[in-house]
Amino acid sequence: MSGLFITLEGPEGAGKSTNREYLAERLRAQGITVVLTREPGGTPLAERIRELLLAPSDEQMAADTELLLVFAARAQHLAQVIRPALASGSVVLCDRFTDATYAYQGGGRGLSQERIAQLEQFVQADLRPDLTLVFDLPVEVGLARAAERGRLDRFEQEGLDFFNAVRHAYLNRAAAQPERYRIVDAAQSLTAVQEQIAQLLPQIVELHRG
Ligand code: Z5A
Repeated sequence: MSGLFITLEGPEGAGKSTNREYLAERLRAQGITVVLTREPGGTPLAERIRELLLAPSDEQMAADTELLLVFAARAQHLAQVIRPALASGSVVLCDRFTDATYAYQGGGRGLSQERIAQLEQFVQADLRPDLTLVFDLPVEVGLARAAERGRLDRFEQEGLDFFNAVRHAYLNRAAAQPERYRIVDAAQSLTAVQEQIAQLLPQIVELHRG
């Protein structure tokens, strides 16, 4: 039996973590085994790389360093968590994955898509998400939600231009491959967002059944 790999993406404060829990509960209620995880992170070593990536620092991190750290964490996460979970037939719900690299390191930092694609192929071989939910909302709304949590991480200290580029990179990828992506209007109330997710459930269950 092979599992199903679902990723949740979107700009800051879009509600990915909140709705990942909701989707997991709904799938478990149908008897499906769900593995919840996130990037960067998902294993002890990858979580240590996450700390390096998110901690504000006086030393500016070069964009290439950021890119390589993201993929180093991903290689560990794939080996320890994602591939074994998929092999055992679970649904893997992952908060961010390589679309975030195209959006943040590509759109935000301006690194070339080709370079990202080379690393994607090297680290993942042919593994790609089966389905990607893009939680889309105006950048200002997401940043206001994120700011309510207090201290900003290294990414959250970027300006509006950076986050608008991130948002547009996500929307461009979704438009180019509509069969893999579903856009969720994340600016709505939490109840309305969860209704959108509930409407996707039959498709997800069907995909998992194969
Ligand atoms: N990054 C990268 O650069 N390259 C990569 O390849 C990868 C990642 C994988 C960490 O990710 C950083 O890593 C990220 C990109 C970079 N940049 N940053 N920062 P992260 O996913 O851990 O960080 P995040 O995007 O900042 O997560 P977040 O701000 O926690 O967003 P979220 O998970 O989408 O939102 P949430 O925690 O579910 O909700 C945020 C708040 O809004 C919370 O108080 C909720 O109660 C509230 N909320 C949620 N939904 C609603 C609605 N509908 N209405 C009102 N309030 C709501």
